[in-house]
Amino acid sequence: MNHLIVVSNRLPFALDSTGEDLWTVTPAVGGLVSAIEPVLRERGGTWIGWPGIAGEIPEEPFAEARRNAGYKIVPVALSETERDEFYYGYSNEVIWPLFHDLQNFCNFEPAYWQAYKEVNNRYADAIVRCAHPDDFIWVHDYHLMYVAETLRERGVSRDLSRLTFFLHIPFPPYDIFSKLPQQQRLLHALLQFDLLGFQTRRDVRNFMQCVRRVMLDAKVVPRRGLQLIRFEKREIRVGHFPIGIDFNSFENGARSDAVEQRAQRLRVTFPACQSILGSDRLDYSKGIPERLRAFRTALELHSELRGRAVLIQIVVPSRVEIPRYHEFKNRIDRLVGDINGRFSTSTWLPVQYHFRSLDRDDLLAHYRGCDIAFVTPLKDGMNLVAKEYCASRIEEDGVLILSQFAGAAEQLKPDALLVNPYDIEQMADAILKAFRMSEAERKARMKRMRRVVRDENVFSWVDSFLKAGSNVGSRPQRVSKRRRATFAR
Ligand code: GDG
Repeated sequence: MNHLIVVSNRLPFALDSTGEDLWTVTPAVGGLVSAIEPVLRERGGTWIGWPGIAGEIPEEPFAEARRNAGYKIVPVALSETERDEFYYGYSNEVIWPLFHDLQNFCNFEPAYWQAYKEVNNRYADAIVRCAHPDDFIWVHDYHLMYVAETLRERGVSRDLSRLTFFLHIPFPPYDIFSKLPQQQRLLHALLQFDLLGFQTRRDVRNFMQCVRRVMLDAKVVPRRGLQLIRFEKREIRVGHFPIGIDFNSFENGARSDAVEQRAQRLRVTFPACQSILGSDRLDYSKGIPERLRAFRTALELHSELRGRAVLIQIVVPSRVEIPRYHEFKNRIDRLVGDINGRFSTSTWLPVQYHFRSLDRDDLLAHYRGCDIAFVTPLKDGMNLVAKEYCASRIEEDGVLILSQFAGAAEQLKPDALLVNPYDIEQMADAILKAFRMSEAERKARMKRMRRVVRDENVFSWVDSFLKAGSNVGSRPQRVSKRRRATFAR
């Protein structure tokens, strides 16, 4: 297999300054890292990305983190302005809200686009510095959609045989995508990759519809399996590759004594109650206020839940530098205060709210110890929390209430209780249904969901993407000595 080069906005660890010349190295959490790290550790390869601090990268601590990685790490440095305009700006104030169908949250500041292109150019530089013609280049996510364009502008991509891209977030329908001032330039840039992977069939459909409507020179060839687009004398393949999780590591982790003890502590904290778990990054796409309102409505309408159900809501701090995220947190705080103020008794607090990240064992203990998972994003590329909950239910019980707009719904829909996260009353009814669900039904549903999560795991995701990618793109042309010198300097 060819050398794998993974390119993502962030490296699998972040450096953080804790004072003058004092640094901490924190492993990144989340889907991308847990998916790709084991693959790179096992077969070797290179990871290109930003270590999470603006300005110069401190040599000593970085070198140490790099040594511990077990594969090659290539850093990309960003200045403060670049971080603000590329990362917080175009990536997180334009693409993120728009691609989650939240166009009113977008800030279409023109300077952001310029910064986006420049920083993508920087990542392309890093690729050119370390890639060889036969390498498999796998670019990840919405921050880096312009990378292949800059590689082609420089002419180096002719020598790269496999230039592939995976989008972790949803791709919006045409009516929403067309609000983007750079719609044509962005689609043009995406069509410079040889393989484009999306999470779901719906994302592929949306993307193909946008290509048809916007890129009039592109020829879309309908096909079963991977879709084909002919554009500027090249062939581009497009497919859906639903990301999975490392099922065994969650299952085994959930079985450990430490997790069992913590889960047991959690259960005895709420005697005679069913516990409902929400766990998300602080993000307006995750539907946290809507979920709290649904719980409030459920308590208002169904007295049997009072004193007998608790909502444990974990919110992991994220992007707090963006003002909208700060306001959003205040909204959550107020809702929690309102519910607890109205309904709590001397022995029962309806919402247990934690604004912090849990360590892994604690997270697993919550998955194991909570009777119901309440996962209701307004829109989500996949949503790994839903899958992690199923993998951790080693007794094969528990109920999953899942938003119909999470990518995971495509795989789990027969057995999860699907809800529209904008429909507060429907969500309140789903809480009651989950609360009343018989043991036998819980088990039958969870068993089937666990089978899907086990079979369509992260390793099969990586394999299927690499397999699809190994058949795309042109075979590398014979590379002249002079051109070879532009690579791998
Ligand atoms: C993007 C897309 C797509 C959660 N609480 C804690 C904690 N977590 C971990 C979970 C999970 C990850 O964070 C969250 O993953 P999601 O998939 O739910 O969401 P995003 O971060 O928005 O990820 C998403 C994903 O990319 C992969 O393609 O599914 O749609 O938006 O892994 O375990 N981790 C720790 N403490 C917590 O309290 N340590």
